[in-house]
Amino acid sequence: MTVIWIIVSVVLDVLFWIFVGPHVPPGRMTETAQNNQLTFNVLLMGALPVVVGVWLYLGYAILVWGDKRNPVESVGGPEASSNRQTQVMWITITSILVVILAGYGTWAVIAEHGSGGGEGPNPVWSPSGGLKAETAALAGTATWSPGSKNVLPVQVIGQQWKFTYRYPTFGGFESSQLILPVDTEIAFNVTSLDVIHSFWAYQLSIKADANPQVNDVAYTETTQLGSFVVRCSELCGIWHGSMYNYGKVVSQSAFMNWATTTETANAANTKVLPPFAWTYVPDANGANGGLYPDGNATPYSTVEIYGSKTPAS
Ligand SMILES: [Cu+2]
Repeated sequence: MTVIWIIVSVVLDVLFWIFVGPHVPPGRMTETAQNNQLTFNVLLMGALPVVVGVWLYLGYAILVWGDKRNPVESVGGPEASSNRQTQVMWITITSILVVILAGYGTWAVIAEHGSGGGEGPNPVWSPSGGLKAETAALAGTATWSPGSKNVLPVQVIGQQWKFTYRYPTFGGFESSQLILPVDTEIAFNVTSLDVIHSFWAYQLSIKADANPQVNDVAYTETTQLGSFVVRCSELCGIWHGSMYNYGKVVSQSAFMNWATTTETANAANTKVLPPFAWTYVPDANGANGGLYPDGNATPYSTVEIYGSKTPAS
């Protein structure tokens, strides 16, 4: 039975790796997505032998110990009493499995570009130049051009019930479209104007809370062209279900073309927008209804709170 189990497990795992693995969600559109797909595949390939073992044992039990083969009732007696060796083996093997899975799962969540795509206001890791790029974005000195290898900051602003995207490297224009260049490190800076939302770009494998007065940072590197869907993933009011739109990863030159064209086309609108900031409050014009704790004269937060990781200027 052990030999059959090993052979069937190895064959199934290899078949899974070749034919199913590459199609496991969330796909391979970003480095984060690829890492998450790998994590899922590793966990599934670890689970397959367990499933095979259970089915094999069950099949063996039905065939060999079934009533038809052995009509004499064998329940009770010495066969049914405890077996210390089996118990010790069972507890040891399952304990080791659980500890390994918990360790691997934790590592996969916090590792670079891991499942923890929404790193929060104090990211556990940042790509080289990540935090600096955001400081530069705020100062209006961040640049990005095809082949520059610079981190591209993109601000995601949630509100009831839509997402708006702001590109600080291109004059801070706003767009309802999320267009990203391929092979580029993106810094999503996610915030909200009103209630709590959540930015979930499924195929990018990015999910970050969009909370008012919080700048939630999530990094990823785009690796494949294509379109993706963005959904709000936090119950945020009556039209929460219709708070979604679609984005695209395009070539670097196509992105440059789109960004510069939109920057020019939107220039008149951008001029009347509040200056680029990490967070925005509705009482910016003095109508503080006491809803927000800032209560001071500063209309927009120009100071980003990174906890212990204050970005270098
Ligand atoms: Cu929402």
